[in-house]
Amino acid sequence: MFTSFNAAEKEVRYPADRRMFIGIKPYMLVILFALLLLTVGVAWLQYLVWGLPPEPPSAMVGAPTVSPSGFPAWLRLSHWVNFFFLVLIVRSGLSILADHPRLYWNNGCSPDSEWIRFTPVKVPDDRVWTAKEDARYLNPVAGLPGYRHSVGLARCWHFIAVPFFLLNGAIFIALLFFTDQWKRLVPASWRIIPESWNVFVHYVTFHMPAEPNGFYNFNALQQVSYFVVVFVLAPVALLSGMGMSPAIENRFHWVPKLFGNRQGARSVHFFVMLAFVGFTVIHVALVLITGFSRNMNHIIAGTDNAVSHTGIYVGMGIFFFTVAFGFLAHWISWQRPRSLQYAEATINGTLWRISINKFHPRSFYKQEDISPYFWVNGKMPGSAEWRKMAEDDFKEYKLKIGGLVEKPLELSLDDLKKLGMEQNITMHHCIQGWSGIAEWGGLPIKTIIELVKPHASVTTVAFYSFGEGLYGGTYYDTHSIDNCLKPQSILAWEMNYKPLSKEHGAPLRLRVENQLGYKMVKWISSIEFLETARHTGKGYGGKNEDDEYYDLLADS
Ligand SMILES: Nc1nc2c(c(=O)[nH]1)N[C@H]1C(S)=C(S)[C@@H](COP(=O)(O)O)O[C@H]1N2
Ligand SMILES: [Mo]
Repeated sequence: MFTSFNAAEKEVRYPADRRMFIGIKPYMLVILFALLLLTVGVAWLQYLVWGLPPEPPSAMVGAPTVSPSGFPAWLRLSHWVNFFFLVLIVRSGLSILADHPRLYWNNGCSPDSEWIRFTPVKVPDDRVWTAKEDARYLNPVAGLPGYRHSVGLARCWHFIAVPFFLLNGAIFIALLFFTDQWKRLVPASWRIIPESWNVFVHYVTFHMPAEPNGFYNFNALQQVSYFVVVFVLAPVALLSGMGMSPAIENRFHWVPKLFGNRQGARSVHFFVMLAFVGFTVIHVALVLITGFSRNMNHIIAGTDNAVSHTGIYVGMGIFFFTVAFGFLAHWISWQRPRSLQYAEATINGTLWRISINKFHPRSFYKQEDISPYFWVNGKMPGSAEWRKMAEDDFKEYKLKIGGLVEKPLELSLDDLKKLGMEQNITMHHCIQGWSGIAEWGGLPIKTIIELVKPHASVTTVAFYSFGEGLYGGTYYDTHSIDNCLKPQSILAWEMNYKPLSKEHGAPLRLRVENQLGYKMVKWISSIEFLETARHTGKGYGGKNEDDEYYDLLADS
């Protein structure tokens, strides 16, 4: 079978509340409606008042002579490879979105500040509502892998597909310019803009312009659309995607800044997805109605044959292959999730090691950037031990530090405070998609390392929580000792200049910047120095890595 959820998994992945709901803020509706009026509305007005504009000459606009004719094999292949990966990327992207089903323009993701939500739930203000609780179910037909709480697996698919999508795109663009095929896409004159408008007026008033036969020519709007998809949408998709990464945010701060901030990048990433999907729907519809067999022969067989059905049959084959791969992907997601997790870590770990990791992270935030709101995540510790300590303001708390060290230690909060303090203002990047900027104050882990003197064989530091994971069992995570020695790696007891609240991890939580939120263990009970993470938990480096297939650390 494709999935084998046990009762506990079923409850997490397949919750009772699976309602689909989309709520858009009125101001965004107004903007979207205004855009519609400015385009479709104006086109209709022009048509009703002045009639149809003249049809532009159906030649490659501005090009004196049309040189490229037909589609070379590399172009046809790359077109379909692109289709295949685009499907994987969009479907896994939807699954990622469902894990935090709200989009914002502000960094802090305050409740009710989202411009769109894909959940019927309004964030309650009379109780703690965690980001995990907020995640939605997504039908696995739409999402890859769909269900609920599958952001880990969805990210595996997304980030396995993206490098291939980019590589294919890079080869495509290189070959466009290496041959003369670029002339098909790159407009040669600004005249293309009014002429595209004229074609647009034809389409939206349901008048089909004369078919130019795409083997030789595109009409003006067609050329502009293809140009925009290749040279605008794809780069914006890449940049807005990169703008969500903590590692990029800390090194190339201008990337999220292009979109205002991380949430702007996330919202734009969503719009790019809509544009890709919208383009694909219209593109396929027009391929169907403007001479299906001939069009399919162009892009499959590379011939201008109007009668042969070869193109249609092969195209259907590619379509069914893509659908069949969807079934396989579903099977892999639930039957071979570890392989998926390793494949993602191998591909992207390598890519990151040779690129972004070579640059030094920096912090950018000031006191005035601190977010008014900060989402809470994870299950509060239920143990009597923690609750009793909490009642007493953690006076009885002792952090236990052991493992492969010369001097195991037990330190109270006061002991820790006497050892020193560092304060940082940083942005928290949750894997689910939300973010928040806060000040964190606490002891650099480096100081602890110097005190306990780990053995030379130590590579990994494990942090255990009083709290549990999604499916029960101690929450923990591990970091490389190098990561722990970095500036801004601290054991924090202070958040926004106040003692850490219970929800945010009292008495002590981890802050390791440049990492995603799930690596920052809250409610820390003990620290253990290890040779490897292999023998802790299920051995993948953390509770979420074990149970939810979150990204394996590239350096573990
Ligand atoms: N013990 C414990 N620590 C945890 C978690 C958890 O579930 N349990 N969730 C992690 C995740 S996914 C995130 S995003 C951050 C959230 O920190 P916050 O609640 O202070 O915003 O805590 C991390 N630390
Ligand atoms: Mo998270």
